[in-house]
Amino acid sequence: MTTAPERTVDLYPTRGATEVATPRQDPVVWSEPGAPGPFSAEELKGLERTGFATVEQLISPEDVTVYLAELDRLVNDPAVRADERSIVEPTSQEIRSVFEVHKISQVFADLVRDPRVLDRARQILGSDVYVHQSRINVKPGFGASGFYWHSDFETWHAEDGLPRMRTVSVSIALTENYDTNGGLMIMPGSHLTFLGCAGETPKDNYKKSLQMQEAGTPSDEALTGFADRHGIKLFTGPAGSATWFDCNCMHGSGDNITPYPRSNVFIVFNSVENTAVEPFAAPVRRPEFIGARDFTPIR
Ligand code: 6CS
Ligand code: FE
Repeated sequence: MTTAPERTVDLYPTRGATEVATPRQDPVVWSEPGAPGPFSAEELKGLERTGFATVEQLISPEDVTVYLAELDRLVNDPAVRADERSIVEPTSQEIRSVFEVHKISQVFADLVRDPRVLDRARQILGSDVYVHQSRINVKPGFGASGFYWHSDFETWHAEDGLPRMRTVSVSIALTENYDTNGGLMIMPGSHLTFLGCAGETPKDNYKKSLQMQEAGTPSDEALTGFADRHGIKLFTGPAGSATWFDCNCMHGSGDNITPYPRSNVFIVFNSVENTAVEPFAAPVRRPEFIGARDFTPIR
């Protein structure tokens, strides 16, 4: 007799008929207090409270030139541009994002294994980790569009099947992130509330959502409540600076109409104790270049 696949309990229902806010049911920092790693106890406390931790110079100016040259090489490679991993800006048709850079570029493959990065991810998630998603967001000047307010976990739960909030992103600036060229904005503390969004996930949603997200975006009322309660912090910093942020932070970024690109590399680490199951609120899985299904720990 074949047994039905074990159905994972859905702690974070979303994309139903109505929008509903519920308290987070997971820790933010999963390692034991005092666990070894590059973050101090103070920094981890700050991450637990606000949902983010900044590192002034995670990579050196010399490193930045290497990564920026690699970004330029990828963006100017016709084969990369033609690849489904590349998402273009809706208006200018310039490259907006390239996904799975840790698989198509040795330079970025090395970055995800760099102890300055990997040891921090392991310290936050308290386990071995694998890359759920990596991408470069180019955000060129003269009109690159931003990313509307959302929780990454809401999408990664609904569409990629991540069961728990045991996932962390690091955004590393490869160009100066000014207060004018479309920097990352986070609502501090918003990660402690899960906002289940209203509205079903359309089939092949990713083909649109990576340019302009609709399914999984909060209502104006919910966003107003979050912003009134938590405020909004804009992250600026020189190339090489980094922002670690919890998967459930309410975040977004504005358009970039300045001449100065805001190019960042994003790596999403997931715990090997939280591997993807079936999507919780989508008809089909997204492609593996967006939501990995290779759970081999990064060593
Ligand atoms: O859907 C996703 O996985 C992507 N979308 C956004 C707006 N942020 C996270 C991720 O890159
Ligand atoms: Fe996001």
